[in-house]
Order: sequence, then structure tokens, then C-alpha cells
Amino acid sequence: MAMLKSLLLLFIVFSMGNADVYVVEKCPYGWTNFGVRCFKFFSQAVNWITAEKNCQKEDANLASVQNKLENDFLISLLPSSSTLCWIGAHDGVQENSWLWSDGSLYDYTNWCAWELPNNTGSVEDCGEINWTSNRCWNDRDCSNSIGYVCAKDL
Ligand SMILES: [Ca+2]
Ligand SMILES: [Ca+2]
Ligand SMILES: [Ca+2]
Repeated sequence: MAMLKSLLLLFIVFSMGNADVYVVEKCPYGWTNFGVRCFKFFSQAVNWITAEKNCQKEDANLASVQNKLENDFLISLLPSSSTLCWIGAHDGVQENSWLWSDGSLYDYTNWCAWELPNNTGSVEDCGEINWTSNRCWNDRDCSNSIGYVCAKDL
């Protein structure tokens, strides 16, 4: 009887184990997981709107950056310390009112101290990262062509 009880207990334990369905979410090939999103750097130099549209074709947006950890992670994806790269920040709708192209809240920034951002020539409405050796953000003319990083939810 004790044997039977043990077997029954074992059966229950195994049944419970099997009842848990672990769905392991993975990023697509070539994308890197960080937090609850997947990120990919594209080296093709394009203007900001082309970069955003290219990201959308990948079911993604230009990366928003929510905190310093994400910012450091994005920089780590870039092939060199001098690689400039679009992110999803833009103030094209209203000057100095920055938005993320993925619709997330704009509450973390890493603008270079001297940039503020500075809107040089009144034409800088898009954000790039890895600017200068400080590796901070710069607002840049959206029609310039540089690489970009896309992000999508897991
Ligand atoms: Ca503007
Ligand atoms: Ca601007
Ligand atoms: Ca600037």
C-alpha cells in the first residue's frame, strides 16, 4: 500500500510537471534579446524615415531607449565606437517635443550635454546615438544617411 501511495504521488508530481507549459520566447535569428524586446543593428546607411519604414517591414520600430541599461546595450550592438546610428526619437511634429516612433513614453534621454538637443540650422529633428567619444545622443538632420537599430517585442 505504501508502495502504491508512493507511485501515486510520483504520478501526481509528474502530471503537475507536465501541466506547466513553458513557452520560451525567442528573438528571430540575427536579433538580440534584451529585457522584453529584440534588437538588431542595420549597417545600411539610410535617412531616418527610411530606417523607420525598414524597421516596420521587420515588424519592429526604430529602437526607443527606456533607461541607461538599454542605452548601454544598444551601444554594445554597434560595430565600432564611432558608428552613428538612428534611434526612434524625433521632434518633427513640434520642435523640442520629442516622441518615440514606437509610441512609448519619452522619459529617458542621454543627449550630449552640449547638444541639449540643439536643433542646429533648425533642421535637426531625429535622434542618433554614439555621438563623439562621450557616446551620447545628438539631434541630427533626418535626411542624413546613417545606420539604424530596430527593436520589437518578444
Ligand atoms: Ca524641427
Ligand atoms: Ca528639432
Ligand atoms: Ca544636434
